[in-house]
Amino acid sequence: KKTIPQKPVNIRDITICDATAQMLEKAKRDGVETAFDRAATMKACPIGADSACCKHCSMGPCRLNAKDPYGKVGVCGATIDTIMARNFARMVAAGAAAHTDHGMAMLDLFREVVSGHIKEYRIKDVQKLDMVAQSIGIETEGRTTEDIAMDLYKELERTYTQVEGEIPFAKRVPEKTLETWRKYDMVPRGAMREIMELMHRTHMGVDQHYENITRQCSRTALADGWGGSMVATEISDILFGTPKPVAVEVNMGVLKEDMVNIVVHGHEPNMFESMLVSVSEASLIRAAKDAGAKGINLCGMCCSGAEMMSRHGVPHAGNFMSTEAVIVTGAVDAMVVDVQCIKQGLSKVAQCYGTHLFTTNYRCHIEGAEHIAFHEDKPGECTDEIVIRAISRFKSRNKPIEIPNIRNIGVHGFSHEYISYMLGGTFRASYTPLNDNIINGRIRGVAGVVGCTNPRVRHDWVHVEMVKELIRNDVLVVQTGCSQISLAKAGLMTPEAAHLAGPGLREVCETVGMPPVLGLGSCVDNSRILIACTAMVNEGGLGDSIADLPVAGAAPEWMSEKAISIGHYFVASGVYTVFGVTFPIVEETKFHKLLFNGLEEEYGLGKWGYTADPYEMARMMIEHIDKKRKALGIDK
Ligand code: SF4
Ligand code: MSK
Repeated sequence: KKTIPQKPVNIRDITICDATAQMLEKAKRDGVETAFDRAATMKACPIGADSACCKHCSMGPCRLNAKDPYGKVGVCGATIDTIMARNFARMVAAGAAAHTDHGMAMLDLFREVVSGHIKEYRIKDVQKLDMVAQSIGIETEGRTTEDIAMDLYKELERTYTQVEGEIPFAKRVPEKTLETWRKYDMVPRGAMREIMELMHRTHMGVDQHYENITRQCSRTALADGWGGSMVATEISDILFGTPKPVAVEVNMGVLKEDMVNIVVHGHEPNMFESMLVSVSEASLIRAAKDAGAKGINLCGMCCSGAEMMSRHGVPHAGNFMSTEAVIVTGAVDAMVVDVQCIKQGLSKVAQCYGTHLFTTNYRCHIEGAEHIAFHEDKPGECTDEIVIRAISRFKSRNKPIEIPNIRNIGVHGFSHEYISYMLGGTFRASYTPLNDNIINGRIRGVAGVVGCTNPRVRHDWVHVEMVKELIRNDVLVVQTGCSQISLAKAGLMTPEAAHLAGPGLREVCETVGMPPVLGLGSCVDNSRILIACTAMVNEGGLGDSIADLPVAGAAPEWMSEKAISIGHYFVASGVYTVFGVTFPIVEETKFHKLLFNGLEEEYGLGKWGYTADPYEMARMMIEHIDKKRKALGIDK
């Protein structure tokens, strides 16, 4: 035990998640430190928070003054706008790299499955394969699944490796939106090229005009949204099945004291899929029972958890800021991780409770965690071994267990395909039902609320308050990632939550039997929102481009570079996108004016917004939705 140096914090001020709060109290009693403690004691660097510093060469690092941004320049002469634009662009490059590498990993698996080298996975959704192939001009009529799949692989590989031309999914972009991108030379070629060029251009002494940097930054972000992320979503649907609505339990109460608990946390579904097979293996279930357990309990966390919850109804134990807290229960026999959003601090917490922390992906090792390599050609070797190790930990559990008795049931797994199907036939008139309901005003607009949780703000609170405000004002909310889990825990993923919606949205939800807040899956599944926007444009009555739609986006508690990349691809696609917590920029600078206004006014794209206040965030989004309704002439 050690004494944690910390400001006295009222746990209720740092999270509204009762389960997390209960575990933070326990952690305090147990002398265990979490990211919440570190956030309370480590002040964020004020210069970095404003992005007013540069460390791109050893003549620096150079610090500028956010209060007098044009008062000085870096040693090389770089202005505040160059410095901020370069820093921002590199966040986009890192975030886009994470999503595109994830997508490429799924595509690698797809190739090996299609070519017959890997037999442990197979194509599960042939209908989706045909649909995706057709969407990019691949002939499907009278052809075998294998032929179509191989053509699709070859075509989608260009998303990453192509050096000239437009990425394949550019064919899905509404014509007018694509026209705008072409006009400003923003259509992505291949993700590798865009990320490489952005890293080059932001090197010391290359691109030193904030507006030109922003253009390449936009092209790179689009290579994520309409490239890497979209490939990850579509190929995962083809391989593992397209989600359909399913009732799932969320929150730490999904852990079971009398079972072997395995928690999977990360982003790529391939290892998690294999884990699902391993925990269903009769011999392993028998081994668990022989060890005195009632069985093996598999749960997810964060984004891979969100994907498995949507596809297979696997229970979900919590979002990013609960990953340490869940180990504090003492009930987790193994936490298994792959890539992204895995706090290094998990290792220490796991050691305190004797929980096994296993890394599985060659890209991600963590000091203090044990690495059991996952290979897709023999996936069970890794996941069976983890189950065996979890069983042995169950047998030797020697610490008191405390599981918060909280579970929230909700409906998850709304793909864009299902949203059209669900609303189909009920209100159909001149346009699609969703468009009809927006035009007739029952639904005021659509908001995508996504992203992480962050200990710098009250955990879950900003997400929940903002979404409640949106639905109260008849805005249909679609969600992904950790935000989806915040709302699920708050009980808004149920059809019964319709009573919290305004009268128009409530009527639609009650007629169809759907929740006012629809969960679409993980971070890469934000691409489903892009496709839903495209469908809204193509189906008519709501303008010619994504920028015309009465929609808005938000990441109220964001923390990762991936979130910045997502935000920027929504902005570059034409969506007003508001971030909370903090924004790495000095206000009233030229770069700030470009992101927060110029991209919309001069380029016809979307724009950025920022406020930490959930009610103000909702107000800003609704105001934007109303502005778009007015421009469309549907503001009655
Ligand atoms: Fe300073 Fe310029 Fe070097 Fe950046 S690139 S650290 S602003 S000298
Ligand atoms: S896991 S990027 S904390 S949503 Fe995708 Fe959650 Fe944000 Fe990671």
